[in-house]
Amino acid sequence: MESVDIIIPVLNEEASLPQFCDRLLSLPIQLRPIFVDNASSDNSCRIIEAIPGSVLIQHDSNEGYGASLRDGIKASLADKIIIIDADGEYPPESIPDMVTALESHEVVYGSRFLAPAASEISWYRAGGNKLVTTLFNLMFKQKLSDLYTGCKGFRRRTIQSMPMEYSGFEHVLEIAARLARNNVKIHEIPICYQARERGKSKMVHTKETFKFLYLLVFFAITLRPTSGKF
Ligand SMILES: Nc1nc2c(ncn2[C@@H]2O[C@H](COP(=O)(O)OP(=O)(O)O)[C@@H](O)[C@H]2O)c(=O)[nH]1
Ligand SMILES: [Mg+2]
Repeated sequence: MESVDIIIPVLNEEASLPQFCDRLLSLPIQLRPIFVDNASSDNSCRIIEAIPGSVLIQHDSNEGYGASLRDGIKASLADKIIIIDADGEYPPESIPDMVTALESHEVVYGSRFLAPAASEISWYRAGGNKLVTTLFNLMFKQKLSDLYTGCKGFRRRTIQSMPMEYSGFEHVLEIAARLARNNVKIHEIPICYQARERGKSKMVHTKETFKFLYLLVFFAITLRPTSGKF
């Protein structure tokens, strides 16, 4: 059976982690959680250290969401890599479906807009996402419905050799743009999103959406296909 690593970016998630970890460890598949903490000032690391079989990568200072994912991906040895947030907004119970979808696709995104039950996503977050996703599809010839999703799966051979230069939330756009430039089709499956009940969001969505709009044009002009594994 192919191995599965789950990469979980963490920044001050002590309120969400206990329930998230219980749900993750109850899944009926074998997996290895790789938590990447960005100098949380709360008890997140102590909670993670008690999780059997997990790996904890700790940054001394806040290097950003993208830097955490980059380090998690670098540390992964598994055939399949799933990225999921620690706040429980994306249900860990969707991970087995993501893993199955990776049997026939190199990259799988969990889309909150394909789920039959309405996802709990606010209109302004949905609107910014829709705008950037539509422009992304036009510029990069993809058919995504949810570019901003925090739940993604990759076959390691597709992602591990790919350059990742952006350390903040721009990582979301950089990864998708680089995949598209290399003619990798991003496959989506539905995922039912539930806004967090505990802790606080760290992403300032309006600011990031403006940054994404600028970067979208920049990537469309400058990105070239990566030679190698694709
Ligand atoms: N390692 C790391 N994780 C982060 C950082 N910012 C956010 N996260 C984590 O990334 C996930 C998504 O962040 P969140 O603030 O919930 O973004 P939102 O879902 O878009 O509101 C959560 O698990 C956060 O704990 C960061 O700078 N470093
Ligand atoms: Mg969140």
